[in-house]
Amino acid sequence: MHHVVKLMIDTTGSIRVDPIFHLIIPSAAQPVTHQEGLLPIKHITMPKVVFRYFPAKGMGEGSRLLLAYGGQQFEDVRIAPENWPQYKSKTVFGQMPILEIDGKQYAQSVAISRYLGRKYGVAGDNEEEAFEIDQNVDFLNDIRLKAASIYNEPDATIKANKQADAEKNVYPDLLDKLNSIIVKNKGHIAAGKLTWGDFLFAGIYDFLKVLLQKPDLDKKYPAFKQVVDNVYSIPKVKAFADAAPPSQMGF
Ligand SMILES: N[C@@H](CCC(=O)N[C@@H](CS)C(=O)NCC(=O)O)C(=O)O
Repeated sequence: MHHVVKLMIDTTGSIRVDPIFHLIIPSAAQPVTHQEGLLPIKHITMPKVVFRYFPAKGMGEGSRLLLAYGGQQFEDVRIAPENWPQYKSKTVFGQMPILEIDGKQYAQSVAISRYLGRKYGVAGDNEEEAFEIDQNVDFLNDIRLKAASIYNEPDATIKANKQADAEKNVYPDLLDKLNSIIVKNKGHIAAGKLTWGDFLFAGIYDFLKVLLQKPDLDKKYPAFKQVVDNVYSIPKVKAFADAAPPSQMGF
């Protein structure tokens, strides 16, 4: 009789529960022990990993890049807007992105990125670093939400006035702060090194420029582009991005 468990062997040789790996143990009677570095494993079955988002980078690209970085094979499903209503009611919050692992849904772009970051060892080395990533990603989201509130203003005159006001009184302070954070962290979002925050930023950067209505953001803040380039130049990430279909939404 086969006993199917979800386990992985970590770098120290310990067995840990992990939804990414399924190990099929030949017999329930055989104990799962770690003997001389060998496990009684006959077959390893891979879980089914699906990532669903619109055919854009938007709020989904960061997680796609993290999956690629983690070497995780996944189905990269890009749902055309006209097909979205059929799927919407099946999602946790009626929104995408949605990561699905063996049928279980994982929602919320930041939570997904943090989860994948922990899985792939880019979530900070201690509580302090983990906090710093969360803090700076939350700040990035404050900027995104402020920009979205102006970008989505339906009245063109009000929108133009709000944009002019933000350009003068809001964006310089927020963007200067973000820039100092990145410069201080040597081209990263937090902790002075590569973390899931960098992937999230790299993925959302084009979308952020659209929302801010600042296509030339890199000119004033070259450090922003440095974060993006650092992530996209990681070989596994580059291979994924080079093979991925172009965004159909321009960001
Ligand atoms: N807080 C959510 C927001 C997700 C979100 O706004 N998703 C948008 C696309 S970027 C969406 O699914 N829109 C379609 C809809 O709401 O029907 C997250 O970060 O994942």
